[in-house]
Amino acid sequence: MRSRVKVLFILLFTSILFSSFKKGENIYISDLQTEMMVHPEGIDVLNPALSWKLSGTERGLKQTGYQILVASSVEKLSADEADLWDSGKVNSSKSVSVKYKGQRLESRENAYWKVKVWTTNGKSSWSEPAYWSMGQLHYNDWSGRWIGMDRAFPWDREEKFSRLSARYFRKEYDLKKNIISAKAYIIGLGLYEFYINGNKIGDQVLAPAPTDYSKNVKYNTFDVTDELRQGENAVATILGNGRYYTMRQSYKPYKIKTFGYPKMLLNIFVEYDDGTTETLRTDNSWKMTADGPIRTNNEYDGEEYDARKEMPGWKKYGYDDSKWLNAEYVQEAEGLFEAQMNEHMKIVETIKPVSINEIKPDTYILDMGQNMVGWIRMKVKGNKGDQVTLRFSEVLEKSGGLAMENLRDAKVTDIYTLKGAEEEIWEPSFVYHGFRYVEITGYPDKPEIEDFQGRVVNDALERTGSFETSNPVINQVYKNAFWGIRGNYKGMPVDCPQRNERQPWLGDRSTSAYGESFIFDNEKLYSKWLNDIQYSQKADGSIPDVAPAYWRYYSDNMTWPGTYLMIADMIYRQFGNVKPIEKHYPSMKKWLAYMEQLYMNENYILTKDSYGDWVAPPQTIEEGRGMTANVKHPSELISTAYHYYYLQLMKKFAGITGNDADIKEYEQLASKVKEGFNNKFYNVKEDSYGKNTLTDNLLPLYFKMIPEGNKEAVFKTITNIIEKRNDGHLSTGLIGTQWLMRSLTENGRADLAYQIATNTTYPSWGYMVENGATTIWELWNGNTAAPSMNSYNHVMLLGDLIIWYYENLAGIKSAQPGFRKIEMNPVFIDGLDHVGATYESVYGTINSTWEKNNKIFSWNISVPGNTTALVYIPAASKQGVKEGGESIFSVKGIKFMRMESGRAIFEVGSGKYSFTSNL
Ligand code: RAM
Repeated sequence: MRSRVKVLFILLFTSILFSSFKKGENIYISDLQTEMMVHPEGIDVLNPALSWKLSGTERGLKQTGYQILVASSVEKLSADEADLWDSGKVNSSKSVSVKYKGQRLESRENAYWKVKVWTTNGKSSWSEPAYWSMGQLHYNDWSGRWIGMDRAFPWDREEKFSRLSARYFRKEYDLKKNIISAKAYIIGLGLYEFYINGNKIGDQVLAPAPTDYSKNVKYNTFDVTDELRQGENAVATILGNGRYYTMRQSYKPYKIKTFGYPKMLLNIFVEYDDGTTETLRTDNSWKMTADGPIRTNNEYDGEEYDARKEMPGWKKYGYDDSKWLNAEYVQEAEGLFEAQMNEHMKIVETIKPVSINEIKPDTYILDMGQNMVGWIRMKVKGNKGDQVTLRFSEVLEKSGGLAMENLRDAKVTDIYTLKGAEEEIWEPSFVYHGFRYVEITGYPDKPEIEDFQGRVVNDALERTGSFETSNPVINQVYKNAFWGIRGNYKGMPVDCPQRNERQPWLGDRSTSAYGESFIFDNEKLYSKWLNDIQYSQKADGSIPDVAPAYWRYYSDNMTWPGTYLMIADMIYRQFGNVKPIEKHYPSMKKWLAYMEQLYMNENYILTKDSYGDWVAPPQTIEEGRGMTANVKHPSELISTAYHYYYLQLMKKFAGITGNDADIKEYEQLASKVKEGFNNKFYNVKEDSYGKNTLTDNLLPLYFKMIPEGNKEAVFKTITNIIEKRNDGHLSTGLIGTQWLMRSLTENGRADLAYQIATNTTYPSWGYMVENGATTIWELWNGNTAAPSMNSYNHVMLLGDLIIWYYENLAGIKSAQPGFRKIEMNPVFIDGLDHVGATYESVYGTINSTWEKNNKIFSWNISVPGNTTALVYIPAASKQGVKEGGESIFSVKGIKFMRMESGRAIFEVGSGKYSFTSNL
């Protein structure tokens, strides 16, 4: 029973045996989280946020108080000996993000905690225990040296298409005493794999999360108590390039940032049973070689593995490494050392190909049936020196071969050289590909479908939502969005996973991230990204279009950099987490002031834009044939409208952060901007804005900039554009699509939004599906545009579609940060008879499943503990609504609020309800 995990397990087990331990008065506490993580190791937040979920058998559950105990050992915690913190009974309804306010925790300390609550329905017993540990908080906590080799090897290539072999490191230790605990802290750049005594530590892949390594680097912490043993041990690592030694070297150095050769710093902190400690650390007594099986690894170009170069036993004790080199002391990574507080990438799913097809002698095409991101795991038997080549693409040529032009110069080629064993199984370590099809050449004999598996690799975020409707187009688009979103989560949100780009472009995520949060728990990923953005800010305030700024685009515009504000707002609204707003407020303010100073003219027009309504669709599919997407139409209307919108956000943030003096300033400037905007862009006679594009009109509508009394007329212009000019279609690009579905719905035309959502003709999401898409395309006309800029897996054109699915079709909308209050107001549209969705909020599971059948409306919902919901039920009067088959007025806990536009509105507390009414 050495390790902490086992201790926790025992505690859990006893608590199940004596279930009164955690259950009282039918109030249950579950999902204890520290900084929104379950039992995190090695965090570097001094006052972590503690959260839990409440549930109970009775409706209307609300917390009225809590008590938290935090102890330095699990034994102390179970004896209620809170040597770190006893909060005492706190009268508070707060159950999400309660700040730890106990003893100051030092590096590597462990903390065990539990909570009990008082509620409107009684009191709970103590929860099950939860755990966190502190990381290495100070630079001086790190001992040992950075090791590596700051040069290439003779077989490496450092030109544009760089090839660098992986570097292998090892060191043996004889530990003399009995170990009670061991924690490993590793910074392995760009990417590492870590082994003790031959066992891989952790199930992460492609770790650590990428950053601008000159600003900050991420360390990972592992409990390795069960891996190390008294006596002989071997510690081994492999380093890949990742973004550290970046994919294109000696090429456009003004644009592409690279950092150096792979390197690492590792500390394993060991505690013995006699009370002494020891730190195993990297130094130049470690051995290394780059002459191992991974001959090259390049995120764009692929991995080459020569199994003949394998070094059997090298990860274990006793291997003869006398021919290896001594690791050298190298320049330390420049950036600050920070704990990685977002999820690791993992193999999240393994899928089977749907077909394999020989298109010419020795050339097979494997179809995964899905545009996926990850790699192939392959089984093969053949002679030593046989070479199997795998190449990847998203689509096929008419001839049946791979269409690779849209990958530009990314070679996406994995090569495996056989050693000639009975059976060889291989998958790469330091690359990933975006693909549906795989070309296999050089395979000895005939490859069978069973020889290949698709490994789906992305940030292992918890799923938050599920969603289905009676409409098959919507269901398929949702599925495509799901695959596209997760595939582009790579420790940062990238634009695409396949071509020679894969950059974290800001603009693509401004609203998409909000929609994504309904499907994935993306709070920690995006919190990390906000830090990346902050680090990328120039001293003068400028924020780039890509962050981390691996590609240097400080083009100055409102729409891409402003994503910084919109993501912080999203995290607050969806997860109730105010920290990003607090942390980033000064940098946001600085950026806005910088933009205003440089680019706002005397008429309050923000004159600088870079991309316009990026990738707006060509009028017809024919018009777009062969066209390149890389055309920019900068628009002062867009930059000025966004300026106004950001001033609203900043005003809100100023209020939240107590920067009261700023509120007025933002307000005053906003009203001038609005006036300037209308003076310049509003065409009163035509009831339209700017060039009268759909986007030009949508922005002032959604941002509430239209002069009093004119809103309806402008809205009419909008619906006319869609219905008459566009024949029921959208005509928006990255910018306009973000506001389209909600604008239509909020102004009473959900039917038109529905038409757009279910269209299968160009341009539409359904058109993509109709043309074989299994993800979301970069371009509305992806099937006819030029290949140079044409990815089949980009998420930016989702706009506000996913938000609309959940908030408007399912009726699950956050009305108070973190869904503390939920607005459940589904729209009803002819032709849509059923919607079912769940959303796992920070308070618990929200469900909304409704159906229209023979003029009867039935709706099952569930509302989590400690929250309330406002439910909008279609009915001629409040008397027409039933719950559980009974008149609603005999049901406890349901409060009638008012009638509004054919809906009876009730407020309900936590619990499950089934409503019916006559339509
Ligand atoms: C492309 C990217 C991205 C977009 C920029 C402007 O290079 O794919 O999606 O944000 O252009």
